[in-house]
Amino acid sequence: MIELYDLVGANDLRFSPFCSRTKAVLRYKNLPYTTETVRFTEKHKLTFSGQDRVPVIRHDDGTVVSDSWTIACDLEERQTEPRIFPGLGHKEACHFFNLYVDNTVHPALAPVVVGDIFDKIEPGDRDYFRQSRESRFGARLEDIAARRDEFRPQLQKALADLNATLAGQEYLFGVFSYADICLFGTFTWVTRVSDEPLFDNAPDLRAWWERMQERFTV
Ligand SMILES: N[C@@H](CCC(=O)N[C@@H](CS)C(=O)NCC(=O)O)C(=O)O
Repeated sequence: MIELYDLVGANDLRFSPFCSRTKAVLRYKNLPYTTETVRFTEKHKLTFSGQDRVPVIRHDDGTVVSDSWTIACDLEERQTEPRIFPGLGHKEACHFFNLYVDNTVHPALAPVVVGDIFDKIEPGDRDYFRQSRESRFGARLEDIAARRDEFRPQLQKALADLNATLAGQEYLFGVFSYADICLFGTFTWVTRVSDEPLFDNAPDLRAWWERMQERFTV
């Protein structure tokens, strides 16, 4: 059975976008797995993986793989069907989309929701979270949260493009692929930690999100 190292917040909240992607791939491929929880201050649990981020998976044969994209490629190689890269060029397109979500959509989302995450993590992890995020953003969490309205237009632009992509089609690349899983992980994160309305001006994106939720619980 695959063992997945999964980030956990207060009250067993599983909110990591990257871990949700891995869980969605495992579910889609019907691969049984167990989870080992990791709090922000429990990085020692990941030492065996040679790095300090989740997700990490350990296969029955002892092989260890980290990074959600690398894990997706590894699982697709080990168990081809059903495919997350369904046709010629999909792996490459999904790789680009993964980079787009992580480097463009996440930076548009993060300043809008980062203040909300603080309350959702274990009190014992909050100092670490504050320190690491404040140094990443170069500002106090409360100051970022207070400027939420300033950050929203950038987020709305990204959501509008995703909405336009989904108008008249069920999935991001027409057929279901890892691109959908990738964005699904991101929205799982945001909707679990925040009440920020994502879909008020994005009906096609909302319909896609509802379809994805029918497909997966992670
Ligand atoms: N590129 C990596 C990113 C992994 C990542 O940043 N994971 C976060 C959890 S959402 C983490 O481990 N954070 C620990 C920390 O911030 O200290 C992936 O796709 O898996």
